[in-house]
Amino acid sequence: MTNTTHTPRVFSGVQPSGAMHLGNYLGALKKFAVLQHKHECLYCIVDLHAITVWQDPAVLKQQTREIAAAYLASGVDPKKAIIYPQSRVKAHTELAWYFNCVARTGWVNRMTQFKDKAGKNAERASVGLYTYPVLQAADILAFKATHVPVGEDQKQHLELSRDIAQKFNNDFNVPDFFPLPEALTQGPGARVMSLRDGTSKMSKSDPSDNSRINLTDSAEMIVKKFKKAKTDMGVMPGHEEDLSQRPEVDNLISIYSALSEESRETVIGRFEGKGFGEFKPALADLAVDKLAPITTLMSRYLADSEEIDRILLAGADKAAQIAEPIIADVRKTIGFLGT
Ligand code: AQP
Repeated sequence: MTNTTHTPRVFSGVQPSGAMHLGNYLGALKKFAVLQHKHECLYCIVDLHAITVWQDPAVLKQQTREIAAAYLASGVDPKKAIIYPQSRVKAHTELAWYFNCVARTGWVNRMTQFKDKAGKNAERASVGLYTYPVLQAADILAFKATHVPVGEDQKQHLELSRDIAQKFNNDFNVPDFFPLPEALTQGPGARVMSLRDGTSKMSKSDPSDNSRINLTDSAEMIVKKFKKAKTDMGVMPGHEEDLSQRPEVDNLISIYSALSEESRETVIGRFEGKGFGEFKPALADLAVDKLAPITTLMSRYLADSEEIDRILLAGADKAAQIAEPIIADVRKTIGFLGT
């Protein structure tokens, strides 16, 4: 981590919008447990983001608990890191409004994730989906977080958070009030692609369940999905350069490398010239090996939903205590009566 004038603080979040998948795990979760040993960390379950698209009220609560269980099963320790649901801490929405007034519409118009998610029907998308990256800036800056472990898909949103922080500091002449948060996206798992299409990212909302490995998939299911994963007529490559036109194979090598924590070069060297009939089962075995303990732990945590709720509500109290003085300073800086 690079030095800033602010004490390092880590913030990240995952939406309770469906089953967690391998991309969420490698892009974000896997880093969470590591970072908690080095820095103060807040890991939020961003339910306010989830409702930017329709969520069935009957399942939202359960999905929130599932994300919490995934955090815990991936090694996040609530004694070390704060885990909580976003909707329980009012600072997120309050600061989001102030930031709505700081951010420029031109900046938000450039966000590619909105274009991807809204598709051709942008006029019918919720206003929340449009201003989602502004809320994300508020999530991070309500805690003056300096570092944000995320997948590469979130890089553009992090840039926007920096722009908003900088403009607030300039507009109100409070240099360094907000840090300019940095995305932590390093590593081969930063951009896990769909198993059906190597050019689009693995995503919870992809209608094809075969496109992703869910953290709740059984070993048999994982083996089946990798067996079905799209590849091509060739064999495993011998060099990085051979992968430029082979996005699906490139993706499977990245997944192997991220799971085994070996370099891509090592993985390519080991499988050079082998057929997919050999590589895919090796990859599936590795994935089962790494994910099965997480899946087992997740169901153990989920069996005691009262304990999960207790951890989340206690986490929300701690998060609110950190954010409240920061928001009080923001109100004063803006010039509201009574501050
Ligand atoms: N395919 C991915 N590869 C690497 N990292 C990924 N992340 C998501 N997909 C990949 C990272 O996971 C964290 C949580 O993401 P999220 O659930 O908050 O939202 P998302 O990025 O919109 O994830 P999905 O799966 O695509 O959800 P839907 O389909 O609901 O929109 C983030 O750090 C993200 O970068």
